[in-house]
Amino acid sequence: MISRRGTETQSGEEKVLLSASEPPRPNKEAIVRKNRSERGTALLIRVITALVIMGIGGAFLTETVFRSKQHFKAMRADETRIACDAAVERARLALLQARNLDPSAWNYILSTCYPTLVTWTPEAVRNDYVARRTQPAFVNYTPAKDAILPALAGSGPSMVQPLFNGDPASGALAVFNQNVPIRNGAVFIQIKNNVDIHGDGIDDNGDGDLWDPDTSAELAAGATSPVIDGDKQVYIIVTVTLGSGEQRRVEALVRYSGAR
Ligand SMILES: [Ca+2]
Ligand SMILES: [Ca+2]
Ligand SMILES: [Ca+2]
Repeated sequence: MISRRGTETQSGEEKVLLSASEPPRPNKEAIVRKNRSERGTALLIRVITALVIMGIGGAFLTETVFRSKQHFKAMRADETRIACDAAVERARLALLQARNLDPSAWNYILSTCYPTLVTWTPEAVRNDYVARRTQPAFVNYTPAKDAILPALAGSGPSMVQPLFNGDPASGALAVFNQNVPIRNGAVFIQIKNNVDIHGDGIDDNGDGDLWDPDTSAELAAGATSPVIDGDKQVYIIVTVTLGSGEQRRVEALVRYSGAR
């Protein structure tokens, strides 16, 4: 136990008087060394603290940037998904309208789409969009055009032509085999027959469908063709290309709900 007796000087400094039993005071050099050492330790602690704070700040910044990128990616994925859904619906309505007019309408559409199925790869679709996106059809795009379909009338192969060419009278865009503008890119739609069995082109059962296998002999023959639909089902293939170059392709099997 160290006993201390203190007296106050005029300058307010405290002078410590040590008793005879106290250990010898450290010399001046030792005190200076000790003070330097304490200052060094304090400085080191400050530097470490600063580094830790900077580290935490950097981690937050990295996290924020990472989250922003993920958020942007998710938004673009949502955008392509919505565009694909809308395109499938547009194609479905076009197929319904055409088949209501002519029970063999899908065969005419399949005949036009099938030869180009292999050439319209996603890459070819993207290149076509990039080449055409500065044209008036893309520059002057308005969302109202998404809602209208080309008007169809009559029957036979010529009836489905507006689905490939668009309808200048109403301003309706083409539905199949053409890159057409959407809000932030383009959509390209094709149809492809599923593997099915078709009939002989004679409506033996009188249901209005010429190409269903409507006799047991036709069914047994098992004729199949990529351009003749025998089961009222086809695939809709949608390729969406965004302005960023990002693409999404979906296939949807649709079935004609009518009796023919
Ligand atoms: Ca038949
Ligand atoms: Ca039939
Ligand atoms: Ca089919």
